[in-house]
Amino acid sequence: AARRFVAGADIDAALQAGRVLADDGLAVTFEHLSAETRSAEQAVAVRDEYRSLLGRLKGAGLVPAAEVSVKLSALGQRLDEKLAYEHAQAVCAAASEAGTTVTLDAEDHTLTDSTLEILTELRKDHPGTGAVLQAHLRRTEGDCRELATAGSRVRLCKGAYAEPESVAFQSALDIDKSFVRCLNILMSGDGYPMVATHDPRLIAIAEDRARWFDRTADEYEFQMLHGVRTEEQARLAAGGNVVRVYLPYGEQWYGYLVRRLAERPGNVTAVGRGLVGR
Ligand code: FMN
Repeated sequence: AARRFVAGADIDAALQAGRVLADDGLAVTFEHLSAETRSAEQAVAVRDEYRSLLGRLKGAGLVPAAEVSVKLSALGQRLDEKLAYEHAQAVCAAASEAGTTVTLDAEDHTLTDSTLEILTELRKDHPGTGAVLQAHLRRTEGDCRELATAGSRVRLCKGAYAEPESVAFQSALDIDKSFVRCLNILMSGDGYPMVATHDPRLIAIAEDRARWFDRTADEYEFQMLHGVRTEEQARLAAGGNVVRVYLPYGEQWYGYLVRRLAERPGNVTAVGRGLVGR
């Protein structure tokens, strides 16, 4: 059952799963899932893992279909921000060399400022580096305005971390309303919106806004998790949309996901949360 959601344990399995998706006309973003980074050595290992993966994308025929998603915390952000930045810079350089891009996952709100600062620095050398903004955070509308500029890739998601009321909307309705306000800003702006949700209502609104703001199919994309709402992924792709599948791989994730699914089979939110490791 886990194969539905994860690519497998190693780079070979990840590339193979990526090929299957690419052959179906889907784009991919690979994420390597590792245990929480508590040492400088672990951060180096994560950096090297991404460099190895990126080094193999072209040979696997996965450029330009595939890019990578990276958590700065896995690169040591909680130990030393400068170190995480340097590792991220190395991953972005490997991505540029491979002819693709990196997107920085959004983590909990205590890391948002640091992550967006590092993003700004990375974009000086690697302008295609993508941001992730979480509609549940109250600050996100403002961040959307800042980032809705030419060449700026922005993934919009609801947000998977439990956050206090002081910084985040709590009800599903308030989060959805924020998502739509953010979508309006991104779709009417000059950047490249990446709409990451499985929510049918929000997908319909995104399709509507793309038409409303005269965006062509190469000027935005949809993103969903591997194995979640695959029929909807196929429907959107058949309609000419770019659909990117978030494809996690790695030893850590495998066991963790199996446990999560055993607890709450089929629960998309549980999978979303599993994604961010809680
Ligand atoms: N949540 C985060 O907090 N940070 C992320 O970087 C993040 N990346 C995601 C990427 C994709 C492609 C998708 C589909 C979701 C991502 N999420 C992320 C999870 C969402 O915030 C959310 O918890 C999950 O998609 C369930 O909500 P939905 O009903 O909108 O699908």
